[in-house]
Amino acid sequence: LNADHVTSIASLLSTPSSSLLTTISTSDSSIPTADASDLESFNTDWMNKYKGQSPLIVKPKSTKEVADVVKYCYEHGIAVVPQGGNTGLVGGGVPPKSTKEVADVVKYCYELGIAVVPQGGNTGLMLDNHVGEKGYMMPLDLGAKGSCHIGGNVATNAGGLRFLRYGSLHGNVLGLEVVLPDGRILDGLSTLRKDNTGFDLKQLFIGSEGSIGLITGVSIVTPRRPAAFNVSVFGLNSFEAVQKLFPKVKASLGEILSAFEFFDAHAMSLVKGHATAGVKDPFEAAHPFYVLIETGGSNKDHDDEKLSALLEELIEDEWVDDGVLAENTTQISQLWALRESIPEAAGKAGRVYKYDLSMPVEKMNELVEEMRSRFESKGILGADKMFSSVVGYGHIGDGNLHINIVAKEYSDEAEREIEPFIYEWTSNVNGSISAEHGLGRMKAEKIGYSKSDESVRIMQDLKKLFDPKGIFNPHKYLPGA
Ligand code: FAD
Ligand code: 2HG
Ligand code: ZN
Repeated sequence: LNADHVTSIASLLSTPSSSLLTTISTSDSSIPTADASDLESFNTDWMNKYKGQSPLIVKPKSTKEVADVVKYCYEHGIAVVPQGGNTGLVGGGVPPKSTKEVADVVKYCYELGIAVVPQGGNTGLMLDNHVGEKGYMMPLDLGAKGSCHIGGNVATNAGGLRFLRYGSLHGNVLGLEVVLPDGRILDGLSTLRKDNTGFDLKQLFIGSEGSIGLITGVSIVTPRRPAAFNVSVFGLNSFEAVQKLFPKVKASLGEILSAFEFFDAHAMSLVKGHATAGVKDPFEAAHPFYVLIETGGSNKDHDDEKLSALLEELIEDEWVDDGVLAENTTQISQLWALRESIPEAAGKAGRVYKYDLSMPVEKMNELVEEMRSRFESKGILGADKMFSSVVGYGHIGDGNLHINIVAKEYSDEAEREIEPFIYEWTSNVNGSISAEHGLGRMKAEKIGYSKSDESVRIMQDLKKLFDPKGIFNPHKYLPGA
């Protein structure tokens, strides 16, 4: 371990055993509409890849206002594009390219979380801070937590950095309030942990990306916040070493392991070259791969003891080439920043084609390398070429790989160099073409790489059942939508 980076250990919160049930709902007020200068940002996604043409933004502040607006839209055949923090990475939250097919487009940027955030804030970070004061935490944590909304998180079934420990929103969400496309309100803000009465309708809306309803309230399990966090980053010389390390760490740390993330040397270069100030490489030498692990437990001495024994063994028995351990909250944030700032760094380096894939862990780096050698053999990878870099990173502990391909510009020609190759490759290893970001506009027509025709037909039937006029999020999520 590099002693230069060892200082003290963050002490935060408590036992992971009990949970607080948090009910989030909306407040009442008038419906202000945005002025024209607001339109541009609502019509552009986070990557600057998708543009919309919505002429109107509506910001209702209560479920009743949402329902009134949606009912009006339903009666007049007006399309509705729900929008939360607009941090989605598949173009789901921007309106369609053209409004030819529909009379008008209405989008929502509204407030959630009143019950837990009296000021009406509703981003993941604000909710986390709020429940944090009571010793609890939000079960999901994303790099976009400062901007994304809880409604958007549920609508996309976002995964994120704590998934390994706390699992999917399909398990953590206990109830939803949803405004259906015809303006009816589905009032399901239950706080019951167990309820086997009939179909579990809320599950249909988790991950439905605004295609069948607008989520206005969320009831969610918030676990106890651990009393102590530790973060360590390792340098490794091969992807096989990364692969072998995961079961080893899991077996040694057991229930206190809360994240196991990896990134490759290309991602580290991007971060060093383009991320926000303050992000720096803690290692003296470069390594082909890096792994970040986080632990969170109820007893600091117990966690420190467990982790120290493991780190010693990992270095001595050459499981890893080098490692650093954060010893205070500042260092914990600095180490997390190496991993969390990769999307932002890629965005500063150029236009980014993002692929969010599930597949067997042993296949992940094979695909990243195949993409690189494919571009190299065509002479299109390098400074001032069509693509400047291909980086691999992600949530190894969840079998979720992110490939970011940095291009000079978005173009059909560049896209053809990547797709459908990358989807076919993923499908051939029985993977998923969307592990956690969803389908949106980007992959509405690609679902067949991961789902059977019969499954897609049933999904289309469900869409028709909830939204017979097809006014919610047209041209997204499902083929022919
Ligand atoms: P938006 O982008 O506004 O909308 C996303 C989709 O949900 C759209 O289809 C929209 O129509 C729909 N929608 C939004 N609000 C509602 C609502 N209330 N009711 C119904 N439909 C709605 N994602 C992950 O899964 N894991 C990560 O680790 C992760 N990290 C990220 C890091 C960065 C830096 C960025 C920019 C994004 C990241 N994302 C991640 C993607 C994104 O943050 C998530 O998908 C997030 O859940 C989107 O929330 P949002 O409020 O911004 O939704
Ligand atoms: C992450 O894990 C996010 O950092 C974003 O899911 C991934 O930008 C991406 O491709
Ligand atoms: Zn991710």
